[in-house]
Amino acid sequence: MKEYQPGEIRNFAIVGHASSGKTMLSESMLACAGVINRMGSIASGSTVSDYHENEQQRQISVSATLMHLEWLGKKFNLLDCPGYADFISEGLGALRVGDFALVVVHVNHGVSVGTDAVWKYATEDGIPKMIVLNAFDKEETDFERTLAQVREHFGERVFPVMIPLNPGPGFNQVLDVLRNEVITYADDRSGKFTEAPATGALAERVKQLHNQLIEYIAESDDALMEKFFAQGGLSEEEMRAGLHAAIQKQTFVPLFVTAAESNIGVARLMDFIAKYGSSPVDRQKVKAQDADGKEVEVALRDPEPVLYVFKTMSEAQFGELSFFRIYSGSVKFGSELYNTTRRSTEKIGQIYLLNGKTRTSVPSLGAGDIGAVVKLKDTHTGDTLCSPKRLVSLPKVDYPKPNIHASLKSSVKGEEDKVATGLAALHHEDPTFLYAVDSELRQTIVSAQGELHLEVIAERLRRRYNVHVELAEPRVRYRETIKTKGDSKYRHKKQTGGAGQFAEVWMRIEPRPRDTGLEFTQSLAGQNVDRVFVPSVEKGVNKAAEEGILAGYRVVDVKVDFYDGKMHPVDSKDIAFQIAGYFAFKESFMAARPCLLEPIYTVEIRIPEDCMGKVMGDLSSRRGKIQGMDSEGSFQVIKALVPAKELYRYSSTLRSLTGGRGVHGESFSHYEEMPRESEQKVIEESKKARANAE
Ligand SMILES: Nc1nc2c(ncn2[C@@H]2O[C@H](COP(=O)(O)OP(=O)(O)OP(=O)(O)O)[C@@H](O)[C@H]2O)c(=O)[nH]1
Ligand SMILES: [Mg+2]
Repeated sequence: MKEYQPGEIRNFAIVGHASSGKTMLSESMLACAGVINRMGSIASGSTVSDYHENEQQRQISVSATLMHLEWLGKKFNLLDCPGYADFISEGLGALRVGDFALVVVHVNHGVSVGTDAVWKYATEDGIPKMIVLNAFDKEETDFERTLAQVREHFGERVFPVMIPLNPGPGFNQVLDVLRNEVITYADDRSGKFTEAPATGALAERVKQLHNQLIEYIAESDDALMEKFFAQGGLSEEEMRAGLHAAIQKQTFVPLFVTAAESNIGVARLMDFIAKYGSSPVDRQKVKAQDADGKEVEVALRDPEPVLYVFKTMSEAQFGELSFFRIYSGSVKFGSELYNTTRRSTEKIGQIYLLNGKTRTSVPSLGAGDIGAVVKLKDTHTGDTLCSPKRLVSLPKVDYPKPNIHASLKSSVKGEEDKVATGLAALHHEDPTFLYAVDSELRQTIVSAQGELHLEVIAERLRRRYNVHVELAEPRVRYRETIKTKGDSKYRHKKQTGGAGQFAEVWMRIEPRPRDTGLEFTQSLAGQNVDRVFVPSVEKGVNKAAEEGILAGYRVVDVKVDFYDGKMHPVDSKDIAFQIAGYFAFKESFMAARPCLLEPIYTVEIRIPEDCMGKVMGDLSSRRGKIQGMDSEGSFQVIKALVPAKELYRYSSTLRSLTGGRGVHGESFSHYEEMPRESEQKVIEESKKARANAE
């Protein structure tokens, strides 16, 4: 492939709600451009885009796939993104590097949560949107009704540049409003078509639509507006010339109709993208920070290269791939770039253009283009690579925090290192996935965007790193404490054969205020116990507190006073006092009405108003306490305190209670005494676990 000028490049993200037909739309585009001879299908797992095993098994997209093709002399870099909310990070990366978003809406499903979400993200990224209404070959489609619903969500300026003429099974004709033509597509999925002038009522309809469009276009530009009023309209040429700018300013949002499955309507959509779609020239300058943290601009025409890595992915065939977009300069095989995020130099190896898993090596890539390189040393998703002569960092994509957690269990001993390597690599690839090793409870907690995301992570670990891992409910970090005072006079004596051991520890304990931990003091008077044994007793107490006494959880908020004891001139030694301290503490603890504390989380939940009843009901069944409520438009924001134990997989529940529209965030708040019943359960479980271990 030749090197394209920025104005000849069309970078776009294909986004939308789950299963709207994004992957089939990309497949159609590849077929139209002759990249593939025959279209694959989702059912047989043979599309270019969904080439990963986990995508084929589930028949959904899991990662954003980069593809490219040439159409009317323009290079299209298309990024087919997953629709499931769990994989939103993929879409966010793609929208960041796209110059516009192609938002796909299934005509029978209309605008859904996923559509609203990507629309919002594209708007935040400042890129224009175009809409594709898909699946007009389905039974019972209603163009007008869906168009009205789309307009309700995205404004009256959504304008159909195409209209379906024979929707339903066998759909193959559209009215091209811009050209005033009836387009008839071939039924062989080649995307080929014939055209004929629209006549009669259709021509009349086109005329009306043109008048409307001319008005929208005039609004995008003062000079055009003046002409519009002076001439009482715009000429066809003037209208066409104004289309591009009007899309940039979104004084109108073009809407197309397709049946991606049978490659109907796609070729004309591609014509439109080639002629009027945004290119990198429309975003000549992007904001960045220089080495001192000052805000600077990176211009497309600057000679020094600046690249943003929007995705990294490890592939069995070729190792780790880093996907980038070039914001200025160009990148060449063998050149050295500086990673400003990691402060290290990277040598650029092979540069690739991709079509799913098929790659073509190119010697260099110019400004505005998108490609991938293999085997960088230490470059992660979100990093900036630039010339050592001009150090800048591009802003990172702001990813949502994970809201679902599980513990990762390894069923085979000796794989710990492999699991750790795998987890680190997966986090670098996908910043919306986090993990933490909890040494206290000896568990690894993985956190992600949803259950499916967690499952995909576990699968990737198994497949790529060849380890045996399972997801399980995480153990909660309970704490143990006491409600009253307690004491003990514990004697440790071992005087059979060899060197003997003797120590007696007298101890009093009492509760301390919440969250103040354990305090150890001594108030020894007289010479019953040598002071050298004080640290020994403290060690024993700490050991017992760390192990837990009631149910194996750390003891907190207790004041311990070692006030007297006894010793033996020969047999008293450090270890004897450690043991006596250990058991004296256990004894006095059990005498002081011990109880369990549970972690409570602050949860912030954002839901549509009409779901309030269900969500509140569910919260109370989770022992949630409402702290406050606030309305934000048609949404309600609820703040509540919920025990950690009750939050397992809460995001999945919330999703199903709200039809996918609810989101929540959680953070640790404090520890609280548990209800008797729940406490008893935890104690029983720990007894069982201990019995099993023995
Ligand atoms: N009848 C019909 N079916 C379609 C059309 N487009 C897609 N499908 C089917 O709808 C299902 C989903 O299509 P995909 O292309 O995977 O949708 P997607 O938007 O990429 O889905 P995700 O990436 O998982 O969000 C598949 O079974 C497709 O075969 C269409 O135009 N007509
Ligand atoms: Mg898909």
